[in-house]
Amino acid sequence: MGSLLSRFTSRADDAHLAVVDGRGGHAYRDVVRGARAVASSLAPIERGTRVALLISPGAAFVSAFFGVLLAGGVVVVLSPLHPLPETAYFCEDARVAILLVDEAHGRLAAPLASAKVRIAHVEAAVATSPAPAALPEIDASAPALQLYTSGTTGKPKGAILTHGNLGVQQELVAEAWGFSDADVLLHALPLHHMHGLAIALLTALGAGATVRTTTFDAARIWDAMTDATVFMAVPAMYHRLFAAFDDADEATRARWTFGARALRLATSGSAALPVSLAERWRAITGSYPLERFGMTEIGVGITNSLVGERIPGSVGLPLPSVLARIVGEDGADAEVGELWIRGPSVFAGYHERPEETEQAFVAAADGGPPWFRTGDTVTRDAAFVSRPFRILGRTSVDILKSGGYKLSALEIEEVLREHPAVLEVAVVGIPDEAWGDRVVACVVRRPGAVADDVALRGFVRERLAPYKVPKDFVFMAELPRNAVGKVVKPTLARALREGRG
Ligand code: MCA
Ligand code: AMP
Repeated sequence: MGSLLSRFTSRADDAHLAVVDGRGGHAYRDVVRGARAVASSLAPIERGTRVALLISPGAAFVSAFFGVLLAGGVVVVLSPLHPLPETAYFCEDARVAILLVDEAHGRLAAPLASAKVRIAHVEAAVATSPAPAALPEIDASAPALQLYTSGTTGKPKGAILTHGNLGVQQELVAEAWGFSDADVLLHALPLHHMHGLAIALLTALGAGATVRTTTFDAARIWDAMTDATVFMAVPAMYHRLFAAFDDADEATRARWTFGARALRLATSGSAALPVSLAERWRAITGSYPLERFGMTEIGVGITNSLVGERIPGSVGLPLPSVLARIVGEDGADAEVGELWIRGPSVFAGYHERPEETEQAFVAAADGGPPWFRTGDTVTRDAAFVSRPFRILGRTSVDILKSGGYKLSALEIEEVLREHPAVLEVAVVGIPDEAWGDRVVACVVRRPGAVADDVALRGFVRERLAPYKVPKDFVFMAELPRNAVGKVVKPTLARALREGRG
């Protein structure tokens, strides 16, 4: 099993299109050359140096990503969606030494320059002449990527994926979903998360396919399907696509239907796909979306089959070489319980967080690699011979999924608690058709404090990405607590759902 990097660089003479972005088409040979140029411009860097990317989706991003790996660095992907304090936290936590930016993000990145962080420009790097260099020895266990993911402990933590993880993940997913160089992936997912970065972009590139990058706009996506073979999305995107479809005139709908029917594959992941959305897609295109289960820490773990029956509400079966167990509270195998995963795509641990890494893994009785605890409650559907997995929800009420983004209720609460008007706060998720979880902040104000939802929303927005800002603020006299004084979030969420908040 070769590394993803060697698969990519093996296309140094390939004239096939790797990326189509806002600037046009870019052949593999050009993006590989760009990657070599980026690597030369960064060199020499110490193995494992964290290099952050703040670059729009497109060919420059791809060259930067592989260029950092070629130079022996570890990629940390940042997003312009994050306000400065959050981006500064990621850079500080990861100990980023170099921040590679494109023209569009130069100004945004400027305040992050410091004695510790050097800013470099990807356009200049790509334009340099790459030094003739052999592919470095890549140790499969060496870190390649550090992605930030929200947890149950407040601030996001950096999940470290190795070269081995990325290589095996790419091969498994490409094989399972039948990727080839004849594919054109329509790509509108953000790149600072596993779905957009590895499951979508890297899977396609590792298979020699073409990736068309675009920002998510429902009408534009429908139109672009005509020129694609594969589309990957989160459920919130399907929701938006159908809203646009319903608003469109008959001729437009007919055109969009024609384009969507030409796709060979449409996938959904990152959050539960409501059966109503899946059925809607089937009604328009004739085929059921392929739903799969994934995580930053494992990539895709469980998937419906490309050719077999896709079972509504199920995520299918583990990929080859991925082992899955359902474990009850007593630690024994159970019908319903927490999903544990083991396999070569499971990440190496959280950056500089030994305790959280230890808590995430459980030693295997057979002495093999440890099991990773996903924090998802699952079961297997006995109504089908294959007994596909069903995701029932999260084991923690503090982990929410909004539009496919994992959010930590505790992180949002911590920020709100810094506001002088806030005495107590509890953040909960309410089921919502558009977002999955609709994030609601329940706030008890200090006596005499008058800050309203506009003030609190603005306060959070300055500190966290806009998708983490609660959709609603509910002001309460007190929060429901149990006998030991702990806020009972399920009670709170139920009251809000029933309109008693
Ligand atoms: C945007 N907003 C959101 C979200 N996205 N609020 C809550 N949750 C969200 N996900 C806010 C905006 O800040 C804005 O707020 C308002 O909603 C409308 O924004 P709009 O421009 O219409 O939204 P958008 O920019 O079009 O984004 C919608 C989106 C986006 C395209 C669905 O959320 C998205 O790209 N989601 C994908 C997330 C993802 O890739 N997750 C993968 C994690 P205001 O009006 O106040 O400014 S990886 C993973 O889960 C594993 C590995 C797996 O299995 O895949
Ligand atoms: P993240 O940490 O952003 O990678 O999100 C991973 C989480 O997304 C998983 O632990 C699940 O809770 C959720 N998830 C991913 N795919 C699905 C799916 N198909 N159905 C339900 N939840 C999903």
